[in-house]
Amino acid sequence: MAYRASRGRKQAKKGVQLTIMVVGASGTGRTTFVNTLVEEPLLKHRYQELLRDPENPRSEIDPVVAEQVAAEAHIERQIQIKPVNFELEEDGVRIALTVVDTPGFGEGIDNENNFQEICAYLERQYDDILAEESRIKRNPRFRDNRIHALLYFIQPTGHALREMDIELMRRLSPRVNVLPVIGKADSLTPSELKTFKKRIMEDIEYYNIPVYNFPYDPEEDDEETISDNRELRGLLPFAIVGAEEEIMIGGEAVRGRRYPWGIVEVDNPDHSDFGRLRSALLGSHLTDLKEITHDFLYENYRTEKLSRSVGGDAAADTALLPEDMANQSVRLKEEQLRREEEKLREIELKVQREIQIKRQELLAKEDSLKVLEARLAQQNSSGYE
Ligand SMILES: Nc1nc2c(ncn2[C@@H]2O[C@H](COP(=O)(O)OP(=O)(O)O)[C@@H](O)[C@H]2O)c(=O)[nH]1
Ligand SMILES: [Mg+2]
Repeated sequence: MAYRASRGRKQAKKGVQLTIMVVGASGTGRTTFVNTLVEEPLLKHRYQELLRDPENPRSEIDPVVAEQVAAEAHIERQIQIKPVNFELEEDGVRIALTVVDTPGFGEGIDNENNFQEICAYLERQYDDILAEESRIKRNPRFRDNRIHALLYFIQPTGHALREMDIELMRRLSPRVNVLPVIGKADSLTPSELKTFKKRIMEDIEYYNIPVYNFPYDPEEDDEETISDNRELRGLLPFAIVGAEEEIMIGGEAVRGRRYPWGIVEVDNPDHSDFGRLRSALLGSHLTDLKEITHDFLYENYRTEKLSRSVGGDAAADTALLPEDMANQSVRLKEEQLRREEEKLREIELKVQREIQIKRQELLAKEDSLKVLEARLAQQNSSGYE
């Protein structure tokens, strides 16, 4: 990154704080995205946890750990919520970035628990602020850990959103700025990607999900803001390509992924939306994301919470009218339907469980392949140079 002179030194010195959360099924490219964003191996990949020396991706696999992982491949993984801090500088502004990763998301059969855990985490950060605001004397060491943006990684299937995607975005967008992104977007052709994006936005609209859509006010905002925001909105959901290694093209190092047919460049806007998402997050829209979090999302939560504690749950027992349920045959039919639904649900769960086990096995295989690959690369480089 170019050296920047003393311009804005005061702000640069003080800096701003930003917290983002990355959520998505494992293998959708979350870790790679974060490492591409900060240009450093900040987060470890899962396979690196198998290594004797996790700091060194070329080190040998630890047989004990590997055996353990293989043996546990079928066990449902719990979601973890892990914040990591990183300092960076963007356009002369120092940013204290916190990235909250959520490994293990969506790996269970029933993901209800995951939604609840993430939601509880978001709300806990609001509760902390609420408590801090009502203190007479402020705690000088208090840290605001509210999430300003949640990047939700959609799998690049090219079909449509899964029920889980819709459910997650629907549940969390009242609490956090949700930014939908398509992970590993280079898995699709440009035309597939275009159709996929369109379909996703149709679903989001259909289900009325208030994702962060680069809001602007046609009356109040200046023309440039309006056109910038309109353009970014038009890119939703962002197509992400991440890469942690550089490739030489014509003597220049670029971040990209190499394929037999060519190279996909991370920072080339014709290849991926990564650069535009990065500059929106860390630059042009950083303040907006923080303001919406504070003025709108937190404020709504606060109002809800306070009115809940005042009103109690008096409204909870508005019972059904007896006439509604009087008809015996209706009730029987309902009972029958319910049983059929239950049966279907059981079958569905069984199939999902089988798919899940296969997926876990595949992931475990992929992990050990990664390690082999790394070892081969090491042998090659030490043998032929
Ligand atoms: N094709 C492609 N593969 C990617 C991309 N990002 C990550 N990958 C690969 O996908 C696999 C999973 O990536 P990772 O970042 O560990 O996913 P996570 O489980 O969501 O953290 C790894 O083999 C990555 O090299 C991408 O943008 N395009
Ligand atoms: Mg990961």
